[in-house]
Amino acid sequence: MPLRPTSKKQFDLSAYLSTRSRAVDQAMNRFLPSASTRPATIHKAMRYSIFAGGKRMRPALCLAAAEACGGKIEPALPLACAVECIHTYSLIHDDLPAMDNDDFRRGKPTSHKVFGEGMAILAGDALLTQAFEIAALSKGWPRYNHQTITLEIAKAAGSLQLIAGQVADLEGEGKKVSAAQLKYIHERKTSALLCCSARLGGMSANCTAAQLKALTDFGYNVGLAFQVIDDILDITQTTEQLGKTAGKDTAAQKATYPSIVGLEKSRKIATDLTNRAFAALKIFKGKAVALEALAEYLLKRDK
Ligand code: GRG
Repeated sequence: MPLRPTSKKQFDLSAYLSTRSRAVDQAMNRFLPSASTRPATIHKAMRYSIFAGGKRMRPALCLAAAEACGGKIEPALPLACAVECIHTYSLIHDDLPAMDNDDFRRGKPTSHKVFGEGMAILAGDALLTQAFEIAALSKGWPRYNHQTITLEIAKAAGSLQLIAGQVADLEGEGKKVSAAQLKYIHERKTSALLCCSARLGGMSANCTAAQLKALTDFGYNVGLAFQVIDDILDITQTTEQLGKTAGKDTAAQKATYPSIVGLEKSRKIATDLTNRAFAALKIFKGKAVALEALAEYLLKRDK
């Protein structure tokens, strides 16, 4: 079992997530061109996936990190929306016939099923670009100017991180993948953007170098735990529960923690990673209560 953070008991995560998700949705609605803006099809497609009902975990981490550093959510909102745009683009492209070829995402037909493959590719491209436009609208902070913020997002989304993870994932299909190679994939495909979300939240609160280091350690470990749990859920949950096709990893002969070390060991790995994430938060002296609750939720989630 994970170490129970002292401040956890009084914290209502469900209320926290619903207010923060509402704020993110309202901001996103302002940032994205309206569905009737010409060319309407692309804006409908962008909005379809953004408002399809994702868990909003990356924005929540961004906002909670800002709050842990003594900041407010408003300055963090553009950055929270930017990471969600990048995340959503990666899901749209990941679902394409040329990639995972998935029909369902977030409990709904995937973008290419509704809008066609060409439009889905463009919706992903447009969301990736939109992320940088939104981030450029943030005000910049004394310790973190626009260049730093832009680099942070570009590096997490680029060919050394998110894309690198996807490349290694594609190239590993049907092959024997070692635990070290799997960790390489998870670090890049999943952990990089979750870590970037937490770091951006800290930056929006003009955090200190020590706080940024703590958020980096926290995000890295939570990100790895997130993907181990995702691999477990792929084999233990149904398509209805997940809102996306279950059992895809096995069908695609993808290496996962359960396939390499088994279910029980995978659960232990996820718990250990979450404990490391909790330990990273000590520097916040009880002010990172939302981050603690999020890390625990991500470990115990069932979808
Ligand atoms: C550039 C052609 C091209 C493709 C890029 C980078 C990429 C495609 C795909 C990698 C993205 C990916 C599928 C990462 C796995 C991370 C993961 C477990 C995502 C699911 O996240 P949740 O559960 O999703 O937070 P919701 O729907 O709740 O937001």
